[in-house]
Amino acid sequence: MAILQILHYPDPRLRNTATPVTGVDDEIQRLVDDMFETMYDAPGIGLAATQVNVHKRILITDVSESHDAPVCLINPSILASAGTEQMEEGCLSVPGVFETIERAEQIRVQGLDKTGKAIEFDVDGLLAVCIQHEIDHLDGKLFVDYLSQLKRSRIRKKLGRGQKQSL
Ligand code: GNR
Ligand code: NI
Repeated sequence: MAILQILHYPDPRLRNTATPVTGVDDEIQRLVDDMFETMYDAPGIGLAATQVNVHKRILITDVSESHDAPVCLINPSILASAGTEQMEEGCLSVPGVFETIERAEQIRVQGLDKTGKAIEFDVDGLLAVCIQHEIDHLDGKLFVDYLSQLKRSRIRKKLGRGQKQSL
């Protein structure tokens, strides 16, 4: 087990599009274990492989207080969504920034679990928000992308070295 380094905005590697996992082997399972250790250590309630500089379609979450509700989704996709909900979000890759974001309230997701078995389920509330946030990471998208230009440039100035390109 190992704690992995988390990339921080505006690192351009957070903009990579992750590629599908072709086989859930020992290496992938080790990565998932390391991602859980990294997320619990941070601490956070979700983590996408993109954030630890592995550009494969893997996300994990655990929205419980007691760290006993781990969810791993490999090659996740959202089959259906309904409603809208606003929630204050944060991101381990954008430390110290918390902003209200609107997302779907309920989603049906499908993917593979940590053992490579196909799974499909409905979620709502914080877990639904978190899964949408993590899938965005796998597509190179960050929650700050939903904010106004002005807010985003303030965040970039605070966290980055004031790069000019719009990351
Ligand atoms: O720890 C996290 N908290 C959080 C709160 C509200 C909405 C989404 C999140 S995910 C975040 C961890 C993270 O950066 N995952 O990519
Ligand atoms: Ni995040």
